[in-house]
Amino acid sequence: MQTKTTLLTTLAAGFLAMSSTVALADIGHGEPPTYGTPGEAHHVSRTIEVRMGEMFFDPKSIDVAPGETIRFVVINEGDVVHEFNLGTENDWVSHINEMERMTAEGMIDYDRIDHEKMRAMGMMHSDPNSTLLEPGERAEVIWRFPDEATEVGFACNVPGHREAGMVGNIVFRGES
Ligand SMILES: [Cu+2]
Repeated sequence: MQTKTTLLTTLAAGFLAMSSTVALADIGHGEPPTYGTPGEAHHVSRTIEVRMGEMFFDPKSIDVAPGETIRFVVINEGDVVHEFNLGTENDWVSHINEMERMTAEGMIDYDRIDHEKMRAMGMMHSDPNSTLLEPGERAEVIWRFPDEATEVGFACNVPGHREAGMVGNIVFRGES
């Protein structure tokens, strides 16, 4: 009995520690991004299909006009979970720990996303600049790019994937 109580206390302490880390990680998500804002459907000027697989994005480079609102239709044609995440290298680097923990905790399995577990852990992973997809799934990301050219690209943050080549460029061209 003594041992059991100690074990439960330890588990509870561990869970609390984890929860506070999650809260801290979420604060980072609240900062306004430098590379645009969530887009509105009635402002969309172009729809661009982005295919994901092991370990690629197709296309790997996308031209946008300053101020343009794009509807990205993202399709996971691969055999494992992939993410399309608009952002900067800095964002992705600071995102690594969170994604590694989501994998370690079983929220992201090889070919499955445990949405229930994510919800329970307070990690909805439904940011407007990003979509995380199981094999065969598709989703839309509507994004308005800023009026001035800035550093932005897209990457898959499932551990190891960006390093293996799942990263692409957004190139600002022409007039809005
Ligand atoms: Cu991936």
